[in-house]
Amino acid sequence: MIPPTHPRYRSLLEREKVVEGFRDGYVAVQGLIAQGRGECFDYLIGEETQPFALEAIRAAAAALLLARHPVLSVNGNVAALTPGTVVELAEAVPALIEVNLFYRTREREEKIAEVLRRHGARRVLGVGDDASCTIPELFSERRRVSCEGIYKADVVLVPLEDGDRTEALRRMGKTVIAVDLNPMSRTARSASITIVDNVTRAMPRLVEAVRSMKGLERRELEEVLRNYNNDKVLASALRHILRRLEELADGLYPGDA
Ligand code: PTJ
Repeated sequence: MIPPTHPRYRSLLEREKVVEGFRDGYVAVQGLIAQGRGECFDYLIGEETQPFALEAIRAAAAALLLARHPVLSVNGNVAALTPGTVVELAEAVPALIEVNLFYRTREREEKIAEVLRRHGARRVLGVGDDASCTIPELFSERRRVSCEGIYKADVVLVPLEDGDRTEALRRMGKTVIAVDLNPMSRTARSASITIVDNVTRAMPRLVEAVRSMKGLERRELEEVLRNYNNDKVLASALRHILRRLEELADGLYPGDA
């Protein structure tokens, strides 16, 4: 039991959720390592949603609202950390939900679908034989996708992802929205829109943005997308980390120690 007064309460609670998901058999053991890497980058950005993430969230909301066939991809970590917001986002857009795993097993797929259904999902794609279409030039198990879901999608949200699939989906002409705390990862660099933030903070904000931008006209949403530059956003994230580290160092020992 983590006391709520603990200065790292939120982070420790999230860690526990991933561990629990692992014990329940739907988070991959590698998912625990991914969480640790995420925690480290979250430390570096200051464990708060930063303006560069808000800018990407706005663009992501516009892309989802403009999409003809938007799909939200869910893996083990996302199911453990923020299953309810995936379902809320799917309802708000509206978008389809698909389970897509790097370390794929039938058991994990079914358990993740079950978690999502417990949180209100009415339809979950990508489980078992439903994943019968193939993403070309992708060799991991992630290549198997639902023909009605990711295969057909024009916009795919891939929170917490590996780089290969993002690149393969881009080659298929899709708009890829990533949520990745590491602004240097291949996923972050190859996605169309990268939200550099913790998935647990980014997802509720994305739901909010979709709800508040729903009333905008198509041309206004298109304008948001036209003005968005992912490289600029990633550069802002890196500069933010640099500045933060300088400030922290100066707080310890001013000057050029
Ligand atoms: O459930 P599966 O089988 O699909 O496997 C999922 C994992 C996450 C294990 C798999 O996709 C993987 O190995 O991913 P990577 O290559 O470790 O990349 C994960 C990325 O997500 C890293 O860049 C982390 O910094 C980032 N990350 C980790 N936790 C979070 C995060 N980004 C946002 N929010 C987090 N909570």
